[in-house]
Amino acid sequence: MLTEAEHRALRRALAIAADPAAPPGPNPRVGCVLLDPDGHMIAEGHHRGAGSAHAEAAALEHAARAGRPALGGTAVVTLEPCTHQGRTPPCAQALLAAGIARVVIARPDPNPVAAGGIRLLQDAGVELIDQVPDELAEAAAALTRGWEHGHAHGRPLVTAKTALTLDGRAAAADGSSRWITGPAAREEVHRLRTDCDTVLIGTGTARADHPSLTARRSDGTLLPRQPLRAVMGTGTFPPLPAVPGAGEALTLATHDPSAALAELFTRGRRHVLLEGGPTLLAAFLRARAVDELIIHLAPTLLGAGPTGVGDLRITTLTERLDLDLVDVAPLTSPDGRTDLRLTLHPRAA
Ligand code: AOF
Ligand code: ZN
Repeated sequence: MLTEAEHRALRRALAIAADPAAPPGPNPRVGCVLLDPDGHMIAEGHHRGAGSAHAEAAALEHAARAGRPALGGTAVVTLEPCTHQGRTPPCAQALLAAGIARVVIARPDPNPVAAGGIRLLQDAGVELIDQVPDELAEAAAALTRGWEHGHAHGRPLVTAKTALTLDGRAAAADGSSRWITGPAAREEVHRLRTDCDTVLIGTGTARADHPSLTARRSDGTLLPRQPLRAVMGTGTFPPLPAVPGAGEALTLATHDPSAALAELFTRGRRHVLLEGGPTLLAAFLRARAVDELIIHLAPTLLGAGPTGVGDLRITTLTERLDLDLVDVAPLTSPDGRTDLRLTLHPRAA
């Protein structure tokens, strides 16, 4: 059971771990808060990208600098402390050396190289809490989602997003597609862009839409965390608009989803938002390279025009691609207009 002070400390650790200023990369987002034996906060720290101090090390250093020893205290961490000498020294050992008596961990470490902190701390006689309330465990899982997917699958997590009419169209017969959905749905796209570390489109969409691919607030200003702006394909397209503060632009000269994702993974990217058109979406679905599909369904009909998903090369009903509906939510705009957000996961073959 978490004490009230630990509960608060874990919330704080989760909040600082999500620091938008921490650069994206191959390392997880981690936060740590140190409490004295009475539950008062001593210091906090979070990880700021590959090569920089781990959250625990940062917190211990802040405590030492403030002259507030952690002896007999509690470390509250969003991820299991590491046990390996990597780019930085092991954290479980550092917590032991500092005399930490109790450790609260929201999420186990799936990285075989670094894992083992829970066992090591337990064996050393530290009181260990590795079960936290669901809501906090889920927030910890959300922080490391792309990173964990990378460990399990060796490629970035792919969330594909598309906006459709009730009759499954992504554009009208003349090609016009702005805007099918209302302001609330569009605002959510920007939240998705800032949550992911990469936005990926095809050259066709780059030619047709001239998108800026930035993550913006509804007033047009940039959010603090901007995704890499990647365009894949071999066709020509005008350069993405040069917006001050926007993410780096990258061209991936391939039509192969696996090759594009491999390149992004090598560049330290762990969560891709696929915002391409029907052809690119179909290519990723065919390659089984979509992990999550988000459909913004507008209560409107077009009757003609391109469908939202291109050819999946399915010729008969038994070959269909089934998805599991995991969430349905209304997206209501200030003017009262409501679209539906469907979140789907492709069913394992
Ligand atoms: C982090 N930050 O705050 C914690 C991590 O690349 P290295 O050598 O720094 O090691 C990274 C691994 O350490 C990472 O994959 C994860 O398993 C573990 N914990 N990593 O980058 C942190 N606590
Ligand atoms: Zn560590």
